[in-house]
Amino acid sequence: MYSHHSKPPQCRLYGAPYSISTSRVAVVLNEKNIEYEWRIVDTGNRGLRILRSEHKEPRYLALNPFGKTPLFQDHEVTMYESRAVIRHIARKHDEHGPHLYGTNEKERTMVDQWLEVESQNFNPAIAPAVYHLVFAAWFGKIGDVRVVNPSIARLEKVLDVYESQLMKTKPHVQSWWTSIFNRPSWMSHLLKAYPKIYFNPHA
Ligand SMILES: N[C@@H](CCC(=O)N[C@@H](CS)C(=O)NCC(=O)O)C(=O)O
Repeated sequence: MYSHHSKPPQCRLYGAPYSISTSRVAVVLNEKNIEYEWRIVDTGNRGLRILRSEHKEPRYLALNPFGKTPLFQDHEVTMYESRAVIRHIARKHDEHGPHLYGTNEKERTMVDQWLEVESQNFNPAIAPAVYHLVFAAWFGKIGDVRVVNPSIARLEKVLDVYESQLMKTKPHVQSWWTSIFNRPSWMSHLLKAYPKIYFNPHA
C-alpha cells in the first residue's frame, strides 16, 4: 500500500473507495484540478471476517493514530480529518480554480459555519440511514430498518433548514443537490470509486 522509501508526489490521498470522508477530500482535489496519487487502503470487511485492515496496522497508525481513512499528504503536511483536510487544500490553493473558501472574511466565516452544520447536523442525521440501508449489506451485515425512519425524520428537519437557507439564493434543496451531484469533480470521483456502479462509456 504505502512505503516510506518512495519519493513523495505532489499530493497523496490514502483512503478506501467506499469511504465518504475520503470522497470529500477527492472531490475538493478534483474541484481544484490538483493531481494526486490515490493509495487505496484496504480496510477489510469485518462483517465477513476478512480481517485485512491496513488502517489498523502500526505503519498506518503512525500516520493516523485514530486508524481511519482518509489520510492526506502534501509537501507541507501529513494530516487526517477530512473536513480539516479540505479547508487546508482550499486555503493553500485559493488562487487555483474555484474559490471554495469564499473570497473575503465574511464568506469564509459562512463557509466555516456550513461546514460545521454538515458535520454536526447533516452527517449525524443521515449517517444511520446510510449505514443501515447501504453499508451494512456491503459489509455482510443485516441493516436494522428500525433506525432508518428516525434517521430520515431527523434528516428532514435538517433539510428544512437547508431549504430555507437555499431559498435565499437558490430555489430548492433538490436543485442544489442536483447541481452538486452533477459536478465534474464528483462524477470523476464516482467513476474511480465505484466503477462497477457508475459505468463510464467513454473510459
Ligand atoms: N471524522 C473523520 C471520519 C473518518 C472515518 O470515520 N472514516 C471511516 C470511513 S468514512 C473509516 O475509516 N472507517 C473504517 C474504520 O473505522 O475501521 C474524517 O472526516 O476524516
